[in-house]
This record gives sequence, structure tokens and C-alpha cells, in this order.
Amino acid sequence: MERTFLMVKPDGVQRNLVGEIVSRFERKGFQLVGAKLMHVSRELAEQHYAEHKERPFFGELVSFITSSPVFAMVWEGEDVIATARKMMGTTNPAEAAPGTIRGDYGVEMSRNIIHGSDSPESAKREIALFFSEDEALTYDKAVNQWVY
Ligand code: RTP
Ligand code: MG
Repeated sequence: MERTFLMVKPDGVQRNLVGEIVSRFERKGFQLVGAKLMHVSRELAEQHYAEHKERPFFGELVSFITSSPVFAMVWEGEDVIATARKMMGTTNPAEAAPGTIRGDYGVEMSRNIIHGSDSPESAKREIALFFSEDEALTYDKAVNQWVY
């Protein structure tokens, strides 16, 4: 089953949007398999955003993501990488469609609430960067016994 790395960025945590965001992915039908509130070190931020190293906004991006805690998650489900990106909306919240996370809650490009892996390769790389093997679980839902 496909997995993706999603992260509520510092602005989303500060604005108390963690529950709302988790809820959207739960209700969609995806399964949460790993999660933690954590501080991103400068080293981790630079690795995570390595593809943007030469961009003019790189410094600002690293400062922002290390400024206060993030809520890092691993989600599992069919086509979860692409579907989560659709649910997040386009990078710039000003252009993101209503009904998406960025479209509903964001205003600025540099504070766009959530990160999501953009490909299977990124997902694999980012999950390994943020989670140790025993922090991302594999489990079945006991649908007919106690989940209702
Ligand atoms: P993310 O990686 O955070 O999920 O966002 P994304 O794929 O939609 O966008 P990406 O191109 O990977 O850019 C990473 C983050 O950098 C900031 N950004 N600022 N000032 C700018 O022109 C600019 N472009 C990108 C955004 O916060 C974006 O989420
Ligand atoms: Mg990206």
C-alpha cells in the first residue's frame, strides 16, 4: 500500500489546525501510520528542502520550518501521494481552490500550512528522513469489532 509524508508546518500548528487536518485525511479514508510533534533542526530542514537549495527563498524556508514545532505524519492508502496533494491545494494559497486545505486556511505562499510528498521517490526519502522504521507502523483496522 502506498505511503506519503505529510507535515503540518509551524503556522498550522500555531493556528491549532492539527486536528482539522488529521480529520480531513481520516475522513477521506486514509490510515494514519505514524505521527509526532517535533522540532525540525536546521540540518534536517536543509536535507528535506535540498531540492530548493539554490532558490532565493531557501533561507526563509529553512528559518520558517525550524521556527517552532511541526506535526510530522505518515499516511497510508491507495494513491495517497497524489490524492493528498489534491486535498492540500496548490502551493500558493491565494490560488488554491476552496475546499482544499491551503485554499480554506492559507493566505501567503511562505506560510502554506502543510507539506506533502510530491512523488513516490520523495515520499520514500522524506519518510526515512523524519521517521525511524519502528515509528511508522503497520496495522489492520478491526472494522467490525470496535471501529465505528
Ligand atoms: P511543499 O514542498 O511545502 O509541500 O510545497 P510544494 O511542493 O507545493 O511547493 P515547493 O515547490 O516544493 O516549494 C516548497 C515550499 O517553498 C515555499 N515557496 N516559496 N517565494 C516563493 O516563490 C516560494 N516558492 C515556494 C512554499 O512555502 C512551498 O511550500
Ligand atoms: Mg514540495
